[in-house]
Amino acid sequence: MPPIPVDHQTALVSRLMKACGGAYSAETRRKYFISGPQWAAAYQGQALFHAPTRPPIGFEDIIHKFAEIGIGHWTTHDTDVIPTEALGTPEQWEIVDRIKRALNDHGLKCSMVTTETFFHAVWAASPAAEAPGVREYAKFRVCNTVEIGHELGAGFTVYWPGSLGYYVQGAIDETDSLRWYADALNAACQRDIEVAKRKGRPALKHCLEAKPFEPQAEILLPTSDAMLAFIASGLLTHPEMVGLNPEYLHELMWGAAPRAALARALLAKKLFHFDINDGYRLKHDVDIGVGLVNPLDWLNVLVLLRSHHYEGPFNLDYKPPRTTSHFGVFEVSFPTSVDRFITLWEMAGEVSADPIIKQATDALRAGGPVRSTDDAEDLTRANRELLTLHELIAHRLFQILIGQHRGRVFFT
Ligand code: 3MF
Ligand code: MG
Ligand code: MG
Repeated sequence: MPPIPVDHQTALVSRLMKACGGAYSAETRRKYFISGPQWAAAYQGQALFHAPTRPPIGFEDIIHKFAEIGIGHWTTHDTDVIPTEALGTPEQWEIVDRIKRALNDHGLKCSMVTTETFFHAVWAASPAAEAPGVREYAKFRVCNTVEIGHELGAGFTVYWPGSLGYYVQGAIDETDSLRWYADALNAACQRDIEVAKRKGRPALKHCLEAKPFEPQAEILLPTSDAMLAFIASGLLTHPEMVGLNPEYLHELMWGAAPRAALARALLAKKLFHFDINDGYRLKHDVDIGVGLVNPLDWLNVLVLLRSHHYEGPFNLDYKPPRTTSHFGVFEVSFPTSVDRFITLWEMAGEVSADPIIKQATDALRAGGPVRSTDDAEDLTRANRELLTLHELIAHRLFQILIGQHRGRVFFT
């Protein structure tokens, strides 16, 4: 193939996207509770060793693009849209008005707001630093986010504590830091109760998001399970208002089975919100688009969520790769992430309805005939052949993933 002229390249990408087929209409996409983060669309590809590869883009353009794609909800950090120095000032409210207008003009809703407590230098020693002034500032920031959330009509607020941890050992007392972090959450819940009452709105759902490492070396609340223990620790004045925003990749990063982590959150009735993406076990937080690395695991995750009636929000917390252009972010990256999610969600419905999986599962639950539940040998014999069904079910899931259950064949 001869070199592709630069001014022909976007047309080539669009033509191949069309040739892929299988895209859902914007109307179909809007039926799912999927949200697009401001920060994901605005991510310029920068990192410690990476210069940006894409130009900046503001919320007006992103909201417009999300509307065209059919992403019905928008989420943001306070400082994704408001400069740090403008927080809490009249300028903040002017920006919030502009956001409201953009959302209204394009028929989007703001579903979630979150406080950035990791990027600015003020958080170097975490939002629960020893210095009381920093902690007061953290309270101001989370309370201000609650106010913005109510103004934008959000139902959720998320907390990723980010720098709540340390690089060097022994310099902080972890129990103090955790108490101080709880103080900020308590202030946010208290403010929420007041604002909700004043505005006649329901209170927000406050969702904790764990990540096992990054940006600090050691993290005080590294997993969703640690967050559950923190919620139940007695430090929170309103534990009933606080739940989880697990992120798929954050659980993989520490080597967990994300589905098992979600199951524990479901049992605790704390699965409030879910960041969806993909990546690799025990590696960096690469935030790859949902389903590109672990589609079979993703299918299984969605089977679990569907069978427990979790229907969203599904927040597209991924990062378009540096190799994707500014054009590609909205032509390929977002629409294909949404479409893979929808496809996997619908496939999860097929799994639940599949007669082979159903019969196998029912048989496993019926078990074999036993003479005595005190007799290990007898129990083993009674179930010996049935247990092969575990592997048969896994094979059937693979078939559903690749369409063989609908007759897709490779050799005839
Ligand atoms: C970091 C994250 C964050 C959180 C966000 C909370 C930048 O790894 O996942 O995204 O999701 O701060 O909403
Ligand atoms: Mg991540
Ligand atoms: Mg996240």
